[in-house]
Amino acid sequence: MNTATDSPAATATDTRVVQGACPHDCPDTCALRVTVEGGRVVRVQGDPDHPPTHGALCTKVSRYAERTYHPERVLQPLRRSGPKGSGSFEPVSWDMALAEVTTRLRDIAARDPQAIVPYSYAGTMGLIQGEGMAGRFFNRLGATRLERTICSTAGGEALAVTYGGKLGMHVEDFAHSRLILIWGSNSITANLHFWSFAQQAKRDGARLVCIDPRRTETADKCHQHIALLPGTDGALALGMMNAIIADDALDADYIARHVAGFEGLRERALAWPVERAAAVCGVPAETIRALALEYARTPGAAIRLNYGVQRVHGGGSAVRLAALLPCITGAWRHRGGGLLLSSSGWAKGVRNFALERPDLLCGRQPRAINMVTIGDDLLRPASAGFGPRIEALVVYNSNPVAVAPDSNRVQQGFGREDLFTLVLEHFLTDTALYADIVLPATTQLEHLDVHTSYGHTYVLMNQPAIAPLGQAKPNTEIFRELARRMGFDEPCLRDSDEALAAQALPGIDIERLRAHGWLRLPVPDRPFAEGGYATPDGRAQVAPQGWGVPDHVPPHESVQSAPELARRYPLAMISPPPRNFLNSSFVNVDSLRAAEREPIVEIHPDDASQRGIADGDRVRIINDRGIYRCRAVVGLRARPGVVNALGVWWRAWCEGGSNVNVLTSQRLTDIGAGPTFYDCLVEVVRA
Ligand SMILES: Nc1nc2c(c(=O)[nH]1)N[C@H]1C(S)=C(S)[C@@H](COP(=O)(O)OP(=O)(O)OC[C@H]3O[C@@H](n4cnc5c(=O)[nH]c(N)nc54)[C@H](O)[C@@H]3O)O[C@H]1N2
Ligand SMILES: Nc1nc2c(c(=O)[nH]1)N[C@H]1C(S)=C(S)[C@@H](COP(=O)(O)OP(=O)(O)OC[C@H]3O[C@@H](n4cnc5c(=O)[nH]c(N)nc54)[C@H](O)[C@@H]3O)O[C@H]1N2
Ligand SMILES: [Mo]
Repeated sequence: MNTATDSPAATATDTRVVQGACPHDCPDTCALRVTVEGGRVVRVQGDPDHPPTHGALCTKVSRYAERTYHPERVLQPLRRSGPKGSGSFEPVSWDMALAEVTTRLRDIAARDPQAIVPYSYAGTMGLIQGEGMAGRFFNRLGATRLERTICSTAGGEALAVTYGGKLGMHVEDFAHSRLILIWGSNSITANLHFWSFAQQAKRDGARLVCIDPRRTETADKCHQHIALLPGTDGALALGMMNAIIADDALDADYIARHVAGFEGLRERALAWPVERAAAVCGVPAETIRALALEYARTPGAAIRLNYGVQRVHGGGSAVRLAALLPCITGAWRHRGGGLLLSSSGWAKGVRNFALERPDLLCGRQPRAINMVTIGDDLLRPASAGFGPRIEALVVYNSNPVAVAPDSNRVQQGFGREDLFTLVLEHFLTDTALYADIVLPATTQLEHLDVHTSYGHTYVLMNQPAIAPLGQAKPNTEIFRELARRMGFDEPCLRDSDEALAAQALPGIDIERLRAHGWLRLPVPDRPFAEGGYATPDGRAQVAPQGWGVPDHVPPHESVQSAPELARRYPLAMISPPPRNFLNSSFVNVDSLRAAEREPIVEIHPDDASQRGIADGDRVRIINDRGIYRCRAVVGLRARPGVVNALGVWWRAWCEGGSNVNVLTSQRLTDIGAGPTFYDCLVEVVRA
């Protein structure tokens, strides 16, 4: 926290507390209380009254002022003055920067607007500073549409076909669970406010089971840890179903009334005796059987499924199977029973999904590009199947050079001298270093926004606490200004942020939201206790129309599914987030980077000794896509055969200027065309 303004000079009369919302890509979407003294933010705290936040923030966001007042914030427009990627920039006026952008985009759009590609994700989850005005601008332009798949589409689509939407338990209800399977989630790192409810349940006698290849800090605090191989969750769910059927622990009444297609699922599960599942998952058969029966027989059994399970080839099918477990055991009947992967679908009734105004396309249907394959797509020539070569990229709310897979390809693409790249950013990230023009964007402390959440059932408003620093402008303002200069005169391209806020949440009394800061959505208690899924027939779907019965889909890259490749690269690598970073955000905040120290890979003692690697050795992690250098941590956080390379570090902070994504591949998931970050074979060698 910046303490410079905690001086006696700031008088009590200057002090204000502003109601905010955390903008980050995290299920918790905390309500904030921001203390401003003498025009400067001195504290960012959790709102004690907002039930999920409960007055507590994670270490990252409690440092939000340090990030906002960071000496390296980009606070004026910059123009490239050296080769691409060199990081040489000269400051220019807003007028010059926008004039140059307008000239370049106009010129390209005159040939084909689809040669312009927006690239954005969830740097902010806000509905206004996210795609609010940006979406309108690109729709009006007729630019390529971006498939925003980099995180959750495999699981999201799987949930949607099974339940009819991204619907799940109230996070508060986990306090009443008797058994919680924390499945593919390092909750203490990635979902802290769920963890408080799980702790409450634990104090009341609930058992907590962590299902994760890595022994995480969350696994340390659960009663049991099941360290399966990455990408084998579908097999685990099927083995569990097999045991549940064999032991007649099904809820036949719930199935008869609320599950469509159960016979197909029974047949599938019968092909998966626990011994078969055990061999695929790399865990003892008895562990699977015991887990299954405890799960089926405990009233109030909950699953906190998270996106960690779906970053592999079979991620979508695994989520479909896991989502069916509480339906065949009737877990949904009980308070504290059911499943939560995402709860964002509960906002459907209040949120305007056409905020981005697809009507501005006026019937045009620009091509779509998957953000996961930006590496290949930037290097693709024009062709009949692909359309025009990408000539311009407009990046905001994302850091693709660091976060997208197969990043040597991504870097090569961004390095094209004939590509025009505009980046809206707070910092000179790995991506901004490749920009032709960088425009300074405001942070959450400096702009207005409204938020829904994917981990709780409230909507929130974020009031600006301070004026924009330096010459920074909100994303919305930048796109309004670009629209004006491009000569787009539709009135909706001039809407203010206040107007956008009201349009974003037509189902919400915006004045009440403004006055209160957050409001609870009207979500039913025990939502599926009596069925009522959002599917056409109201039942949970095993095999919805056009889909088969789900089965385990093996990883693209594993010892079992790709033995040839595994001879050269025998270790499976996962790269989940560390506690002090949020994707690639916060890597440049000194106190947080100091806490993470340096890029590391965790490796099991057996795998390390076979390779002559000792704890603390410098190592190279290699495969055909790249080389990542970091330090080995030898210990039991890694299971045999799997290494954990934590975090998406900025290339700028890593030896040799690479990060973990030089190793990951652009191959996609079975459902939802998502990324397969945790489906990646490597070898580790001593440096
Ligand atoms: N501190 C912090 N919090 C975050 C983030 C962050 O970067 N840092 N990121 C945010 C974002 S964008 C998201 S999407 C969520 C992500 O949060 P989660 O959905 O929880 O996903 P991950 O953190 O990717 O993975 C969670 C766990 O899954 C495990 N895992 C990896 N592969 C497998 C597998 O095949 N099967 C199983 N069962 N487990 C596996 C990993 O070891 C990890 O412990 O968290 C958000 N919160
Ligand atoms: N190997 C590996 N790779 C991964 C993952 C993994 O687990 N392993 N996780 C994946 C996941 S789950 C996700 S969601 C993606 C995330 O990828 P991204 O969405 O790209 O997330 P960040 O890396 O946090 O980058 C967000 C950027 O947006 C900027 N930003 C924030 N707010 C604003 C704003 O208001 N305006 C503007 N203009 N910019 C803003 C921040 O400064 C930051 O640089 O990464 C994925 N990549
Ligand atoms: Mo994510």
